[in-house]
Amino acid sequence: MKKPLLKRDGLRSGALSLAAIDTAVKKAVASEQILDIHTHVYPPSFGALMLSGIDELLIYHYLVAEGFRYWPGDYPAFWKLPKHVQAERIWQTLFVDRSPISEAARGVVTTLHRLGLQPRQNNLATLRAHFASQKPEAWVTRCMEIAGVRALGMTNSPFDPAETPAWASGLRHDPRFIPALRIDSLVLDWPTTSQLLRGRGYDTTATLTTKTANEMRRFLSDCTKRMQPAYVMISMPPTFRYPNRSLPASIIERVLLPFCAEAGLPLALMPGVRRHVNPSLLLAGDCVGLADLESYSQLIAAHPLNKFLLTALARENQHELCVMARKFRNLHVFGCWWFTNIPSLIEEMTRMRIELLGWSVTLQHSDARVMEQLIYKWDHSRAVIGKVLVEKFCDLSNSGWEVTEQDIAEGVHAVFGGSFEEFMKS
Ligand code: RAT
Ligand code: ZN
Repeated sequence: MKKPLLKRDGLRSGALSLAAIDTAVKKAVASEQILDIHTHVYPPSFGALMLSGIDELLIYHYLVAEGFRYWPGDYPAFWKLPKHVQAERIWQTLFVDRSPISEAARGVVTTLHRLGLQPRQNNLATLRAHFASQKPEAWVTRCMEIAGVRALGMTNSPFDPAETPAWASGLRHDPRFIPALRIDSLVLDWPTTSQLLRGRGYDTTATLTTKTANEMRRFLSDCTKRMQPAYVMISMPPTFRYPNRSLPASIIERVLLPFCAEAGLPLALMPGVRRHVNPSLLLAGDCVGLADLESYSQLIAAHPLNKFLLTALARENQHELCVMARKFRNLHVFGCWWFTNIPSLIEEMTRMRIELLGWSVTLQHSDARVMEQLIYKWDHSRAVIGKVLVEKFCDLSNSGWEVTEQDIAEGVHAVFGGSFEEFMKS
């Protein structure tokens, strides 16, 4: 319930001046404890999957791709190097030979700086020693505290053997780390995945018979019992079409959506990734493509009982995606994904989303892979989003709305996780 506004100093009590709006929005954005709905970070109980430290920060695939823009050498030679030597190459190329101006390179600078380290003065040995002296559990808390992240979604693949011990051990998982069931290969490479499931005791075939569909659902249900995921997620190629007789479209329609509806799980779709455009770059070799959002629109319209989370990789898809979300309340738009997670596009997308969707959107997710990356991803995003929200609240004030601190706090909370939580509950 909002408090009544009373007259004071030419403004109603609680109604902020433009200067006060600027201060209040920046403060609210800086202090909001964020629910980061999609990352690739894990707690220490996931063993080697928890990535941390300066070497991991440097060999982030975003930076590997950038390093290769300057190196004359061949790809396999780089991949044969031990991790710490790869990190040294990147450090030398992107941080010593030139200034780290790109978004991902500046991210390392922000991260080190916020951790009290000097990116320019400290050499790699000093930085390594600092990270090595940290205790993992306390370090996770420290990184999350600096980043202002209250909880985060993991990426949990039932096909990744590295995850098996963590789930099998029955450890009580850290509640700040929310499981998310990631099943790209089940939808996009069923012939191979079918064989894998057969090896695990599911009676599946490469074609989508009724029996196979039932077995796929049994598999999904087993994964769900084990992981208790918040949602099911797939990244999608730009070639996806619906309605269509392709195997991916049939699996989504006949297996996944009925399963998700029954289990009460949203389906998160991330259209627009062209995988392995340069396979020699490994994880860094994926590219962007324009998705056919009309197909997603049809898919969502045909399944009103399902909930969909969507983020598109191509800049050119962003406007249509916002308009689509105005049509379907079972669609929640989230994040500036991967190549769109750069200040210029965050700003453009944030403005567009607020103008078209109000507060019913999750403006950002970090997609962090290395624990400390939470710090820069959120620092950089908060700065840009804060700037846009100041502008929007000032516009609102100029239009005659008496903006209060409560308005600001509620809006900021919504776009950094609150609106996602409402959508999940609805
Ligand atoms: O952003 C990334 O690090 C990409 O490599 C992908 O992991 C992407 O976010 C995905 O989830 O597929
Ligand atoms: Zn991701």
